[in-house]
Formats: sequence, C-alpha cells, structure tokens
Amino acid sequence: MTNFIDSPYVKEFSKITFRLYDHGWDERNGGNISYRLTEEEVSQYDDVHDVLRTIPIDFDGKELAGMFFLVTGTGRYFKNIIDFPERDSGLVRITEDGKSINILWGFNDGGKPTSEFPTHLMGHAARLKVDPNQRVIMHCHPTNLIALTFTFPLDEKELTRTLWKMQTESIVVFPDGIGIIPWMVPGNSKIGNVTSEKLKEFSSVIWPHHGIFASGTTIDEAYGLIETIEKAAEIYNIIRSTGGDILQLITDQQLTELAQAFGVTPKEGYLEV
Ligand code: 2HA
Ligand code: ZN
Repeated sequence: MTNFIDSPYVKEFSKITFRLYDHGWDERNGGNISYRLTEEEVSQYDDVHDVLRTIPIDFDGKELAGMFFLVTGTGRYFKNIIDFPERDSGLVRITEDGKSINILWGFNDGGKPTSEFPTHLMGHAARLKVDPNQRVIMHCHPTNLIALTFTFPLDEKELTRTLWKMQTESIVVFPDGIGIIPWMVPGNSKIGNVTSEKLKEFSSVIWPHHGIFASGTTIDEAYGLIETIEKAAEIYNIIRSTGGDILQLITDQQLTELAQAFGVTPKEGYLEV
C-alpha cells in the first residue's frame, strides 16, 4: 500500500508550513497554502481514490473542475501541520460542476479547507492564465511587510520601486512588482475577487495591515518570493528606525542594468530609464 502521507508532496508541504511558522509569519492559525497537484502525481497513491466528503464552495470553480489541491485546514496552526498532516491539511478535487470540492484525503477529524480557499482558487485561476505551470498560492503574515503598510503610502509603483532598491536581489526575484489591495475583511469571495484581479498582473499581492498572497510554480518559488519581499521590507524598516540619512541608493539605471544582466523584464513604466 502506498500512502499519500508518505508522498514527497505532503512532506514538502508540512516542512514549508513549519518553516513559515518558524519565521514568525504564521502565529496561531494565521496563514494558508494551496498546492495544485496533477492527476498523475496523485493517482499513484492507494488512499486518495474515494470521496470522503463533499463540501460546497463559495465560488464558481468550473474552470478548475477536476483539479487537485493539497490545502491547509481552516483554524489549523502552521506549527502543528508537520506533526498532524492528515488532520490539519487535506487533498481535495474540484467537482465537475465547479460548485463543490471532494475531500479525498486528510481533514480526518471533520475539518475543511482554509477560510481563504475561495481566494486561493480564484488566485490559481488567475495565475494559470499567466503561466500554465502555476501551482502554489501561499498566504502568510510577514512582520516587516505588515509594519511597512502603516508607514508607507499604499501605492504599488512607489512600494515596488522602494523594495527593488532595498537590495540588489529584489528586482531579479519580483520584476513584475507587487500589487496592493485596499484593507478588506478577509475570508470571503469579495476579497478573493479583488485579490485575483491583482494576481492577473502581479505574482504577489499585499493585504495592508494583514499580510501577503504570493503565487508560484513551486512551493520554493512562492516561499522564496515572500522571503525576498519580507527581507526588503526589513531592510527598509531598519533604515527608517536607525534614523540616519540615506547617503546612497541603487539607481534606476543600476536596476535596468540588473534586469538586463539577469534577463528579467521590470514592470512597464516603473523605472525612469
Ligand atoms: O487562515 O490568515 O487570512 C487565517 C488567515 C486568514
Ligand atoms: Zn491571514
């Protein structure tokens, strides 16, 4: 018998949730992740073929019909998933009519996917149009980034440009910039709609005073994107809190040179050269 709990997917998923917790970005039940798996990847396991339960979703998921997602559970603590993956996460498939999910594995104490699952599904649908290899939506509460949303204007161009200039690595990792939505109540399809509109344009979106939604083709890519943005925000906050004058900066010309050297295309209109 080949069990899904022993799969590399569950192992990677559990490990990354613990690392996010360890960073201090997923206190209590903060944060949620969904990881799209293919039928080929899933079908080799013996214990994922029966529908355990069917739950309606607050979103028309027709364009995702038949897709499989490994997803964190609502109310579950990221610090615990590594010890209880079969309780605190689950594998679901979107039903053919797009109105429900079938639970195939996990959530074994009666749990269900994160309250942000509509936002995740809308986010996957948006990113799949940008890149058919899209697989991961990751939401967490990075401390420095949240802090920055109190002191910095909530302007996508200004924020992106500033974080690009905080470290040489930034523009290489997020050349497409960072989207921002207004503050909204989380956990419903309204914030899901607004966030997924932004995800058509940006690979990550800030929720002011709350956290970030990031996407990627792999767990590492989404995680690395958040790490890099949070690092830039941390440097910004350190510079501000030390109160010293800024004597030199990475210039727009230097950012252009970086983009050329690393073969990335900076968001149109965000650089002056
Ligand atoms: O899952 O982070 O945004 C808990 C949250 C809600
Ligand atoms: Zn949150």
